[in-house]
Amino acid sequence: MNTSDTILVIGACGQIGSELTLELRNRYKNVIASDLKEPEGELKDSGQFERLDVLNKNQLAEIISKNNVTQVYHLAAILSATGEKNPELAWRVNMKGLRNVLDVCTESDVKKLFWPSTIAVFGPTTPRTNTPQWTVMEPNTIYGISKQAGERWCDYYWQKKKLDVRSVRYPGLISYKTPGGGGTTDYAIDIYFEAKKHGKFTSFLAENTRLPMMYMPDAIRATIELMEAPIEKVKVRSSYNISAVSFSPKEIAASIRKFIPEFEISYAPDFRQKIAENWPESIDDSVAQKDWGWKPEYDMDAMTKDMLEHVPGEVEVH
Ligand code: NAD
Ligand code: AKB
Repeated sequence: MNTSDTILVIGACGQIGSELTLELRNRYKNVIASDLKEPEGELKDSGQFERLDVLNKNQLAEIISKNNVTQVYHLAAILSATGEKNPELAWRVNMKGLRNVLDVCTESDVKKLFWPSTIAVFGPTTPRTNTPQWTVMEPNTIYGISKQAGERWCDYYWQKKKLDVRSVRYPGLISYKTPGGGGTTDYAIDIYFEAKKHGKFTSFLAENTRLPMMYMPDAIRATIELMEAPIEKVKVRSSYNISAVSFSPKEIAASIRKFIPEFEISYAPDFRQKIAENWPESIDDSVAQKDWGWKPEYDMDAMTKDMLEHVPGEVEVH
């Protein structure tokens, strides 16, 4: 790790960026946050911010060149549920945004790029349990299609232009610091807030719909561990499967009841149910484990305990 690297985080005000940027600032001297929207709180107070629309290639190139940026974390995207409501926007931000970043990185002094993919790259023809690193991929959301194409672009830039691109396929991420950004897995964030505030929750996914999930501290650690791994250990240049826990709304409710015994859940599946049904239930991350030593730390109850300690609300937690 070279702490004198200058890092640019694009999409720094989102669910992941708001935590990843702070962790990077603990480790590196120069970490620039950038986003369409203004930062708040600690993110705002802890370092440089540049307002950036990643669709504006000239603006991106100028920020990278004037600050001598050497590493980029490109997080800006439109997530699955929002993407289904506005496919045009999702395709433009997810695809053109990534192409701009890849091009500007190769035309400048950027040495390393992190870009996240997702379990949404898999689709209805993919094996749903223990989904392998390499398997059938026929995503049927615009988000999944854009991310699968993005994986191919990343691999292409590594092969043809030797850009050191690194990527993981995040599962649904659970956190309490910044709200979810419009994903199908966001119910698993909202459930904790509602449990603590009202002691009950209505899930937009059906009770037995199981999806792969991960607690944010594990996701941040995975990201930084992959980015700091020696280059020869990073053998997959599309994106690595990573995994932590898998659960359904019914199972997460049971975990919450260990701490709030009176917690009640009901179900009102909406358009996101169809999206979830076409994603894996669980992920095989043995390639990430073997290549760069990936290992999750949080199981479901450890995550539940920590979430309930941190989310606001009057309901008593035992
Ligand atoms: P988010 O929606 O919370 O944050 C995205 C940020 O990007 C927002 O702050 C938004 O303002 C910004 N943004 C949007 N359009 C922009 C543009 N044109 N220019 C600059 N900034 C723009 O998303 P997130 O959950 O933090 O996800 C970050 C990345 O991780 C995305 O690529 C997403 O696909 C991926 N991912 C997230 C999850 C998850 O569960 N959170 C799971 C899998 C993959
Ligand atoms: C979403 O639900 O869209 C994201 C993801 C799994 O990529 N959380």
